[in-house]
Amino acid sequence: MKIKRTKEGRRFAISDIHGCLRTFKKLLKKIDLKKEDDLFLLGDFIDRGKDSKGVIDHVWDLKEEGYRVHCLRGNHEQMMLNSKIYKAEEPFWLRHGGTDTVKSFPNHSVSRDYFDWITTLPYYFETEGYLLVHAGFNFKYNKPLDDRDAMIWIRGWYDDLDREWLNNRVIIHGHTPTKRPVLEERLDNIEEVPIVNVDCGCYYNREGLGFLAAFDLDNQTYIFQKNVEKQ
Ligand SMILES: [Mn+2]
Repeated sequence: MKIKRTKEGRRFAISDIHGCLRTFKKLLKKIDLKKEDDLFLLGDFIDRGKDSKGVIDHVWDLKEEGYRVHCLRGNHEQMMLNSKIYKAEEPFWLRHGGTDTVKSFPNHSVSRDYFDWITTLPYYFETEGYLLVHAGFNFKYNKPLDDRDAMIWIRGWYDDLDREWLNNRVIIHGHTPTKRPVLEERLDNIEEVPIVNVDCGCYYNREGLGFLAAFDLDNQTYIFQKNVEKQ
């Protein structure tokens, strides 16, 4: 799906919020999100953090208030959806953070509208100069945009990048938590490798991780917000 940018707005990408509502809100305040801006959210809204329902509700509120918010599907949303469709898949989701998501709902019961919302989420977006996706693309496949499973699950795909196919666009993705200095170093090298990872492991309390990152598509800079969930 192609999202045409507005004339006056900025463009930001955030991924892997994983239930960290306070941190997400703080980051939005930091970038001072405006209604003419485009906000791309690259999936994994849920699981692991304590307020998955709150994150989705906040996204819905922003849209309702007229903000331009564009949401993609992550593997965690897919796991949640699969758990509903095939009961046998439920333990897999619950083990990967689904338990925390369930706990964020009244009576520990995820209501129907949240599953319905997931079914509407696309696998990638295109906007001037960029392709946005949760995990990445499978360039071993001759039609990378047709391998949907890869778009939400793939790792370690940088070496297969098909620059001719990419045609001067830059790929923005999340899914693979990466330390802040590594993200910054790779951004310095964006001309060589036109890929930007925005997952700084918001949920993880480890050296270099524990940040929610926003990437400014027009200035090609990161804005980091330290995880504030435990305060
Ligand atoms: Mn993921």
